[in-house]
Amino acid sequence: MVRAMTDLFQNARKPAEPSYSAQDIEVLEGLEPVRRRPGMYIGGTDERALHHLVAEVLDNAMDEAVAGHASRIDLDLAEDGTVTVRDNGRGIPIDDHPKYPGKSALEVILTTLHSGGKFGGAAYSTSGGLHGVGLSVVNALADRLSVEVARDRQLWVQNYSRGAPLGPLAAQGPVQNRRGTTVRFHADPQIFGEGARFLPHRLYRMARSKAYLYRGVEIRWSCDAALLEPDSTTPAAETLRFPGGLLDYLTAALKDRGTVTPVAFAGEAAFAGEAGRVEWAIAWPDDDEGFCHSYCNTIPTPQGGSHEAGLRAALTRGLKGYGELIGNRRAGQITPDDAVGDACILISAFIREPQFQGQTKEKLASPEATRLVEQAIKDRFDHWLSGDPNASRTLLDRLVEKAEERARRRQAKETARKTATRKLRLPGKLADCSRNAADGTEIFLVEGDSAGGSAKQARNRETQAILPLRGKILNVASASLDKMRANQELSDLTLALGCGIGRDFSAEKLRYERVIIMTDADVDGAHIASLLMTFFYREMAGLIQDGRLYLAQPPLYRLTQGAKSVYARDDAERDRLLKKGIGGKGKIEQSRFKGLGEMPPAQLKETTMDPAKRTLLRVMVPDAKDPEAREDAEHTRSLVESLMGRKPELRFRFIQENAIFARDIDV
Ligand code: 28G
Repeated sequence: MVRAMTDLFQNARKPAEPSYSAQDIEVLEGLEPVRRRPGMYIGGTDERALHHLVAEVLDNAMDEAVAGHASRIDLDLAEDGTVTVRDNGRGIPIDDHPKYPGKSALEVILTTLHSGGKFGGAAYSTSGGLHGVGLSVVNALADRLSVEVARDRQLWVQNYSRGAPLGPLAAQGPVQNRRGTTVRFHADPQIFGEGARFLPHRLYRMARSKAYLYRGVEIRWSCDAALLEPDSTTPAAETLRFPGGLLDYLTAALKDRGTVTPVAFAGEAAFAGEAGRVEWAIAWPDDDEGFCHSYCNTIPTPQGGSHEAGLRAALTRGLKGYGELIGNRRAGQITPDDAVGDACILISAFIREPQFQGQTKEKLASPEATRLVEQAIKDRFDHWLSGDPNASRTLLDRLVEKAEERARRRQAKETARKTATRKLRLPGKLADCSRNAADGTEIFLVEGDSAGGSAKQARNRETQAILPLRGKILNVASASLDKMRANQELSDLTLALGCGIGRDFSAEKLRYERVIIMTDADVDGAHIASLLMTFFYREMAGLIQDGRLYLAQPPLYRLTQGAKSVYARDDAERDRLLKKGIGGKGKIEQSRFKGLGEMPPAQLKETTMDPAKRTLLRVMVPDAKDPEAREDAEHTRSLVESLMGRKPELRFRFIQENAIFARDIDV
């Protein structure tokens, strides 16, 4: 880059000034980052970025106008793509810059990066001390740029190319009745491509919106007629001046659409303590096609930010307050979305050193703007509402209606969403765990609602689900498939587990890591447990093979001696404990749980459900595919058949042969 500059200087008009060119190489190094990474400064090199160059120059002229020093701005687009912007302000200062002796302030402004640039650095300001920001970026990205300053009856000119001066600032002689700055530039095709063209329509709209945003300025737009399509709505020349400001803008934007209130809410208010001001124009259209265009210091903020937040707060609070005032109870539910969502809004804030934020710096971040805007607008809105009670009531009714409609839609959407999830297809009585993944979760199959209730209280909601099974569970060993499917308890169980049955069984779909049968420690409990095990054995054998089925071990007795309590699973364990003693003082109290439902949840948790303290029995069957276990597997199959199947004589024989066991459980 430095070499390229040296070449450039050999072509410069006054190559005989060595000190000048030496300094200039330094300057170019200063702008080199802009040419190297234009995206950092103008958000890309596309059409949008190209037009951003004009916005930067126009913003500087607008700053001079908003500061009260310029009343007129000209914007011209020539056939070769050269853009000229002129203001009648004070003219960029041309005296020596204090920090760079021998160099004009103008040249420093055009060749030095200020505050990091709009898209690169954190902060970016216009107006209030940082006048001229952005001109250097445009200069860096223009293959030709000239600045003219008319100041103190003198005209000064300096030409640049790709950020480098082609010569010193030169006096062009005296001028009469002229003051201000003119910047003329041509976008560098090396940066934007050979085919890059400014679109007249975009520049015209940009100029028009600036004119709306500052009523004190007149913008004269012109464009070479050859650039306009025959049917273009863009004029070749137009003087843009809108004494009505944003209200004119809103009226033009609404064209002939009807609005809810006859008069728009529009105005202008200064912030407390000379911190700036805000202008706004708002109407609620009949057709609900709202928009919100916000600006800060005439710079568009399409992503909103703090000034928009302040406006939303003012409107929402104003409408709710007015509703309260006139006794409209339904107004309480109005949200900011209801208040401003369908409104046509123009808001323009002027603040001293605005902070922009976001990917493309299109959002106002200055936090104080929220409060300032809200305070400035709120009183005026209250006043506007009470000024036309009929109109305000109509507006309020309309917004309340929309709020209710929105709430209904939200509700419907919510229901639709729930229906779409697996949750709603789950049985209603399942108390599911909150964890979605199966890993680390378990489902307790519990007999009856009262046991189910205790279990729900005793569980860990995140990982433990409870399915209370009431009514008779079918004996599946003797039931037909149809009958089994018709059984409510079994179909609930199948739904809850999610893994399907029979040929449809799929182990990966099991919704829990473990399935735990938790029945009372009595004969009925044992019966239900065996019915369930039979069901699993016949319909979800894979689940047992995978070692996922368990039996909980709830206690039958609690023995208390003074402050000490222990639990016993059965008579034998109780007797053993009574004999051995439990280490407390005084008489041992014995209580027998009639069912799990009777056990306080804390005890149920401690003895049976808490993974840290409980014991579970894993239900296992010998694997028929394992040759070593084939005989056992066959035995199991015939055992299940004899116990649970159709032939009562087999069951009878088993009970006879295993009488001890039968008596043991049949207390
Ligand atoms: C035509 C296209 C773009 C501008 C001005 C006027 C002044 C200025 C611009 O000053 C340096 C930094 C803070 C004072 C300010 C002139 C004060 C007195 C200006 C423009 C010096 C920048 N006299 N008009 N910059 N400030 N128009 N139009 O860029 O201390 S830029």
